[in-house]
Amino acid sequence: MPIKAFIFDLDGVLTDTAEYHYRAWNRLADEIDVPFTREENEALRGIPRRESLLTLLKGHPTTEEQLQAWMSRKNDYYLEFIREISSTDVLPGARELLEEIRAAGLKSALGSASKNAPEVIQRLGIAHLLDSVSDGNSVERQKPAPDLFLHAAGKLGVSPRECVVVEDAAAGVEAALAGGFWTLALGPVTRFPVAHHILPGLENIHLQELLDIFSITDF
Ligand code: B16
Ligand code: MG
Repeated sequence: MPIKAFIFDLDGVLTDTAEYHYRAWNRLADEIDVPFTREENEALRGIPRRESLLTLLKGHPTTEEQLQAWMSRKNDYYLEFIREISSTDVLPGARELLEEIRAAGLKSALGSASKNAPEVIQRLGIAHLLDSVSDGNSVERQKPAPDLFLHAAGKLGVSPRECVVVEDAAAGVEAALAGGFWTLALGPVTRFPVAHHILPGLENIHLQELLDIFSITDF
């Protein structure tokens, strides 16, 4: 089946907001006196806000009301940090690839766990290059469930086998595989137990190269 579309994760694929998530979680962790390291933040890659907070709390007893308040406080800090984002924060190669996909008549979608994704793509100046946006508000079950990517494929009107999901998180690759998508994982090979193809990032990666890779890769 020919590839008709690409679904891009946001954080870690099109831009690197992991640092801002880290700073926001770290500020909250300091305030509530819970130890939190950069290493622990790595494990939160692609993980939704609520699960991230529960991981950060490491079983620390709390109430639902308190969880909601802390999530909201972390998000306020995050929103403060992402005000600094501009078009120069698009990761190398990402804008060029989106433009090549558009020029070739293929489709691109966003598939991000972040509820702040629409604001981030506006600030990056790439919203017009995406044919649809699926984010943390689009589905109930988040990654590693396949729902978000299936939502994106549905909006584009393509089947999973016609789509490549581009992800930087193991949970995201797992979600894409569960949905029957082709997977392009970005990052160190040690991060991904399984994926169809792994690259360090999108810098100098062109559409034709990706189409060639997925035309000869066995599902
Ligand atoms: P928010 P992605 C994910 O985005 C981030 O990697 C993860 O660190 C974050 O907790 C999650 O979005 C939720 O973000 O708090 O903004 O709703 O990698 O799926 O684009
Ligand atoms: Mg990500």
